[in-house]
Amino acid sequence: VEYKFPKDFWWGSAASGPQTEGTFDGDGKGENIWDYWFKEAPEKFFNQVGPADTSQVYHTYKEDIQLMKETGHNTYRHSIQWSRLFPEGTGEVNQVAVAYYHNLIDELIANDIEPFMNLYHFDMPMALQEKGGWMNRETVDAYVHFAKTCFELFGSKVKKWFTHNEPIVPVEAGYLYQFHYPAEINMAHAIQVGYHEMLSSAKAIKVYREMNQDGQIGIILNLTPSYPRDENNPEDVKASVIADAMFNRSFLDPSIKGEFPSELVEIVKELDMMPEIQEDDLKIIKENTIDLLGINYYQPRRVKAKETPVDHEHGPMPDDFFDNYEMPGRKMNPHRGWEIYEKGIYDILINVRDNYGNIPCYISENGMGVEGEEKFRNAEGVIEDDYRIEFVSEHLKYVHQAIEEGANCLGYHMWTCMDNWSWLNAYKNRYGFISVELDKDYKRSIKNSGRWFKKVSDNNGF
Ligand code: BGP
Repeated sequence: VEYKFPKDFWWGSAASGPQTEGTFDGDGKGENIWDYWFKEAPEKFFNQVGPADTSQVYHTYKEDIQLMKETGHNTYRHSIQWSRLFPEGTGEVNQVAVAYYHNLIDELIANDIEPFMNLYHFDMPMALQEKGGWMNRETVDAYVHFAKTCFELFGSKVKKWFTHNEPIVPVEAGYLYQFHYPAEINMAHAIQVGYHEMLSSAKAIKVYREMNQDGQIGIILNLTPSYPRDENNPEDVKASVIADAMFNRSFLDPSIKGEFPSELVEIVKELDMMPEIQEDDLKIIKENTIDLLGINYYQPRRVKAKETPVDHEHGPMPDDFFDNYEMPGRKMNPHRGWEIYEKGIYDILINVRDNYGNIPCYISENGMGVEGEEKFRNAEGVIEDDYRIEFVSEHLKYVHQAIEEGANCLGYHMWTCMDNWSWLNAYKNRYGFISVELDKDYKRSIKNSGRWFKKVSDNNGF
């Protein structure tokens, strides 16, 4: 073994309830924004495949957990679907859902796979969205009630909790760039939504601690390290500092330091778009920071000073402050259109080590979406996804190096366990260690990468 990882390193993968469970209106589940949006506008979804058509883990979790074992998982992240537990977002608890999540958690634990549970993965219950979703302060209260209920029900078994997955995504996708419902373009709304998400996270952490739960609670952030076109050009550097404040530090700073970055606050004030902040809010955010940081890393952000004219059509946008820089020669994943820059994962971990008190963290998502993987299936029926092995191992080398240099990184979760349904892209890009054949009754088979990952996990390195 050349790259040996620390003892008890977490090897596994991440997934979410809405992307894997299926049964969108069965067993008492209520509608969420994805169920609704698909009904309203199916043409937006790749091949018109909607959120009912996931990998159906709801029905097959026992077999799927055996596949997790065969692919070396000692940990696995899932999310509790808010609209499954509370079909109306608040009110009556759906007892069928309670039983389901207990069964899932028990089965994971019985197989020595520690469950990590996330509470919000882009899946606003429609009943709450109709009243404004994250725009409405009442949603914060409903979320805290949902969180508290989850801690009460499952807290004796689940010891790793996360309040949100990628809270910046509902902000940018739902209120700026239109790839999540309600698909608005409205900077003031985006700011209010982000603020309420952050507040909801701190309030859930407060409740968790008040309940004297003995686990850890954190947040999962997608971090996109921002690199200026030219480090010696102050205008480029300034642009990258702003992009970093908007897309990374907007949640990273309050989650760990209890405060929003001053660069961001200044911009928001200049725009005259301060969110509605109530008495005590900032104190709650200050006092209830996280125990554990989940880091999702896919791609860096390359930035240059604004050169193109500001487009005023939709009011202010983040892009008024910088231009994206298409660096010549950068390595791209042609399927997803995202840059692959392995060293970015090292830069993030070192940043957390140096600027965020070296808080315990782990890689909570990292992975490669590929179209048309069926063509790599060999005569034995195994998909030979050696590009994925390379992707994961190249990132792991940098994780290893950061740990050698003192980063407090406790594990690595690939996105994802088995090919799953993904928001507007549905099944376009496949990410799993395990393939799912939609036209063969969701048949599973372990890919080369899954077999490889088992060896890595068994050896605690490679
Ligand atoms: C992250 C999300 C996941 C997953 C992944 C891959 O942002 O947390 O839910 O979807 O990205 O992205 P995509 O499926 O859009 O290619």
